Amino acid sequence: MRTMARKETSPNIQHGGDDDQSWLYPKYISNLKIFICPSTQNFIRTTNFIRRIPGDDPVLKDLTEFAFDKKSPGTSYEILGWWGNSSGLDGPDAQKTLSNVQSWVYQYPSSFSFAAGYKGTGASPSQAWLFMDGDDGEQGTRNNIPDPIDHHGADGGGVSFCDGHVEFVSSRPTSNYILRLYLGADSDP
Ligand SMILES: [Ca+2]
Ligand SMILES: [Ca+2]
Ligand SMILES: [Ca+2]
Repeated sequence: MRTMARKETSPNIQHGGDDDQSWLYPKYISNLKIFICPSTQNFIRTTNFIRRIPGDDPVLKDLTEFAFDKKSPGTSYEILGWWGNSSGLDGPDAQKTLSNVQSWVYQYPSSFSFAAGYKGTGASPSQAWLFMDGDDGEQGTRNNIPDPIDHHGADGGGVSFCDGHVEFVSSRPTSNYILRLYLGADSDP
């Protein structure tokens, strides 16, 4: 998935929990199928527009959030455009930029022993996550950790990285996915 044009320095989102992808369409991504994981039945309605801010141009509503489940309207992916995306109040809180993905030093004291040792070491664009399969812990399952209910079951999830490459990150074992997310976002799930 191509996610940032050369002149852009960061995803056009407002905070760590913002999953708005409407700014990508149609300027950077003209094919709406790109926003849909083939393992889902998600879809983008081309007739529903909203203005995110009064006075702004209308955008496709279904691109402004990711889908609630595998059958709902909305994109299939969420954005990890922030360092410390889901660490809560104690974590780092900075938008990822072309510059800081090359110099970021992990700050978050992970509660997982296998990730905690990375605090103080340096991140890289090839480790920093940008898009991932949408996962908000639907029906009491785990947020940002693959579960049977998620797009690819408990096997793992698709991730696009800040250097432009895409990988299926395995959650066999779960610790692998949690560590990769830590290195991708300076955050526990
Ligand atoms: Ca999110
Ligand atoms: Ca999530
Ligand atoms: Ca999950």
